[in-house]
Amino acid sequence: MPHATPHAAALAEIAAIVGPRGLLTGPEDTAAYVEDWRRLYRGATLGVARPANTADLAAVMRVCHAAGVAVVPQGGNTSMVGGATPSADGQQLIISLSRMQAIRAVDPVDLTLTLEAGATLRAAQDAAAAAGCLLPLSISSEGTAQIGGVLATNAGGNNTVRYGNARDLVLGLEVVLADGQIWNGLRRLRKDNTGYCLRQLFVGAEGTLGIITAAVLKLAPRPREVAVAFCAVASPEAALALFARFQAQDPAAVQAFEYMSGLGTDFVLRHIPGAVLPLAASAAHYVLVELATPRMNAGLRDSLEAVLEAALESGEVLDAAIAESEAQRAAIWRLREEHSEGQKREGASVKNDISVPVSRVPELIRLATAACEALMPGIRAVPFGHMGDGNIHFNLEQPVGMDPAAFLAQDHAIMDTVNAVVRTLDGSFSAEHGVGQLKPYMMPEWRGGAELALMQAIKHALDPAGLLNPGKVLPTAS
Ligand code: 2HG
Ligand code: ZN
Repeated sequence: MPHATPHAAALAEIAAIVGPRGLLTGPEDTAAYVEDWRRLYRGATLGVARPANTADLAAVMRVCHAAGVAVVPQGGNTSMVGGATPSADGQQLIISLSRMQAIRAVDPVDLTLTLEAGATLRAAQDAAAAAGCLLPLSISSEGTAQIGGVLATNAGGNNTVRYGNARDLVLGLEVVLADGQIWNGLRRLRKDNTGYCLRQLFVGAEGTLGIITAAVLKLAPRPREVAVAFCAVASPEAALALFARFQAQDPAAVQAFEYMSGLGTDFVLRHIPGAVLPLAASAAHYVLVELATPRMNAGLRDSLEAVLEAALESGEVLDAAIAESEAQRAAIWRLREEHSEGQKREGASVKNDISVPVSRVPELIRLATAACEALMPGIRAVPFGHMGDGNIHFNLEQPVGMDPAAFLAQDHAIMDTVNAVVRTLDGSFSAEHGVGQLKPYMMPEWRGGAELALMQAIKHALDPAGLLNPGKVLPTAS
């Protein structure tokens, strides 16, 4: 039967490949896929293809390649930069990996986990834990974020200070390419110098070079002791001094070192039911520190107390609570992990996911706060995040009472103001959330010249027709 448009014909072929459960086209069925978590972007789509396995996805991509249909790979849809939201013209197909979620193998001797892209990060962590191991990657959205997206965006999160980013945990990948070829690089080798390291091309490429369908991740030995404290600190400088104390004592034990502003913590306490401050008085700056070790009888709790005592004496730490149970540990972590949600409920915010050398984090907080307050009186700086690796979420909350849309209309001015400070501190405009569709305009200034030309050459080599996640990461050629 003839079809009205070439895309209608392609959709019919795709429907035949993925079956009735595998293609959503009704507006009600696709609604959750066309909008991002922050509700900054609302796109439209030809449909959502949900292949059941890699071979089906490869067949879908062959159809898209032949028909010139652009695709937007989507995992848990937790992007902070619109990286998984389609364009508004309704001509792009969303590829959801959510049916491909098998944990294929856990090997506690090799310390590897082999799994499919649609498994959530939490399911992956649980699988590792069930085998007596640790998957040392933890992010606030881990219950929803899927491994494919976590790798495609090179997620960082809370444990980067100890274990690096997602990139550092990838031993092997399986990827479907733009033309529907499958690259099976699911190797589990610790050493393998056999030409270019292709897997690292796809990690952090945000789905613009290929679609990750499965991975082999490195695991770590399970921690035998964990100790967590929530501290009020005198200043960002005091927080850095405290970090230096922990590093000096036992750098291998610091698994997370997170900074929170008093204001951001107040938003959590105000808007998140059940959130409680574990200290007698509130403060302007807080730190969450987590120590962990696989060693037996390491005495972590004693070391934690010793460092905190010294820091209390010196005036860096004003007060501290040490978790006495798993429930208390979870409650302390909740204060940190609900920061995004607390800010969302408080009103509109502009996010700056930035990094600087760790030693310059206090300067960053002071200079960027002053610059934003000069730009917009009443703006509320809410810096928080992964101080131990230099990645601060320098978010700005709208002035009280301001129209949210009017505030968001200033997003470029605000981001540019923060980035001007980041540049003076030798930092990056995107530490762990990626570039998505929010930040490609920043690429020429920050990554121009040979670097951007190389990226464009790689994109052209792998996706000459520009079908993979168009409009993301790289600025569109003018
Ligand atoms: C986190 O660290 C996430 O909690 C989200 O990266 C940060 O909301 C944000 O800006
Ligand atoms: Zn973060």
